[in-house]
Amino acid sequence: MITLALSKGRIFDETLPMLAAAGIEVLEDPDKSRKLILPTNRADLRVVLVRASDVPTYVEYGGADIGVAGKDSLIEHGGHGLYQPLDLQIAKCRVSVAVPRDFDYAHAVRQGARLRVATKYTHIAREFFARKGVHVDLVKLYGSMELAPLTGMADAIVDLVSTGNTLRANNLVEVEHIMDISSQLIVNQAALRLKQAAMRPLIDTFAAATAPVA
Ligand code: PRT
Ligand code: MG
Repeated sequence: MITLALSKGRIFDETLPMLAAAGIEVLEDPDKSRKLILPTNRADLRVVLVRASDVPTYVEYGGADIGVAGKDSLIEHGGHGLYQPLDLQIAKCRVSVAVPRDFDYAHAVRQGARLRVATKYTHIAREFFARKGVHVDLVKLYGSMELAPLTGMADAIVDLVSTGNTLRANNLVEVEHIMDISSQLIVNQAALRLKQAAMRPLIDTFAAATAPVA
């Protein structure tokens, strides 16, 4: 049995077609079922649903053999014990610094001001501002980062952006593009060795679904 860890939402939705291309179907709809373990049409493959930020942990500790995780989650996790064979080019977005429309970020940086930055991505943020030589106090949040500057709790946020609609709706503007994000296939290193015969074809399935169409 191979266990594949996915998170509900965009990662599940964008992984399904890659599995379907190899004739693999998940037999239950996570939006309709409350089950956390979903069978597939392959007797030797099941899907477990976990929080996006927990996918690397499940694969690291063998709760799942293989998983799909955003680079953001992987960087925050650290990536230890994980083999990362493939960039799946799905669930793309970027990590950015955003501030209220009326905050002069460039000026604050030039002045050497100490910035209070709210984020779920403390590793990415710490590394970015350290490289830039900007002093920051990081405030760790688990969601709705956009609210922090609007309530005066922070000067800036570091968050994921795709269309930019969420920032616009909250009067925030992007002032730094930190990095591009997509989802990676991640594999438990021991599972790869012990379950070679079943794991290799599954990894190849993802590789085939990722390969650019000529
Ligand atoms: O929700 P939970 O706390 O469990 O975790 P999560 O929010 O990380 O999970 P989920 O399912 O929302 O996202 C899973 C993965 O999808 C992330 O780890 C990213 O790698 C990737 N991804 C791609 C995104 C986005 N695009 C994205 N736009 N994850 C989140 N967003 C959010 C963003 O945080 C912001 O709140 O969408 C909002 C911005 O979207 P736009 O289109 O308005 O710019
Ligand atoms: Mg989310």
